Amino acid sequence: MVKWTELERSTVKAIWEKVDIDDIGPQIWARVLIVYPWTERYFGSFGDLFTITAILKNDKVAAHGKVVLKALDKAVNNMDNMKRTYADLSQLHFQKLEVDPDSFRLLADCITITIACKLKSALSPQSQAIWQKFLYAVVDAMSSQYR
Ligand code: HNI
Repeated sequence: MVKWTELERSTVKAIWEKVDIDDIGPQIWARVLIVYPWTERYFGSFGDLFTITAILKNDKVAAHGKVVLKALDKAVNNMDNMKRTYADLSQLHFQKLEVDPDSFRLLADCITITIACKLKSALSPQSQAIWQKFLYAVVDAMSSQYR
């Protein structure tokens, strides 16, 4: 299990409190699809994802970004229990959605970059290090049911 210091816990919470899910969620998911275009293969039901403009205007992309970020809230509130918290979601992504677990890390990087663009000075090198430790624990938990 990942161990967290009080500074790490308070830093993760402080960053998360500044995140506006409705604003940043859609931007993060659009960034994933634009930067890593092969991830589009999981979203056949989302309609037109053929151009950057289409991705940025796609309501399903925006809605999905919000769903995923809302799920991240569970990790912030269960830092000592992430694997159990994400067991069902991990199972869903492995068995039903067949998502390549490498894409969890790609998503994590898009989350950090989008937050850095938005919050600027709130992400000092020290807080970025803590935030990335947090996200990689999420990636680990989301990968935990893959076998
Ligand atoms: Ni993910 C659905 C959470 C990463 C592809 N995903 C969900 C749902 C949640 C969720 C919550 C809704 C489940 C439900 O309806 O029961 N996804 C998360 C989290 C992460 C993540 C917490 C990582 C931190 N998902 C990814 C990645 C991909 C992905 C990296 C692919 C690139 N997810 C999907 C797909 C669906 C999905 C595909 C189904 C979408 C739909 O609406 O059909």
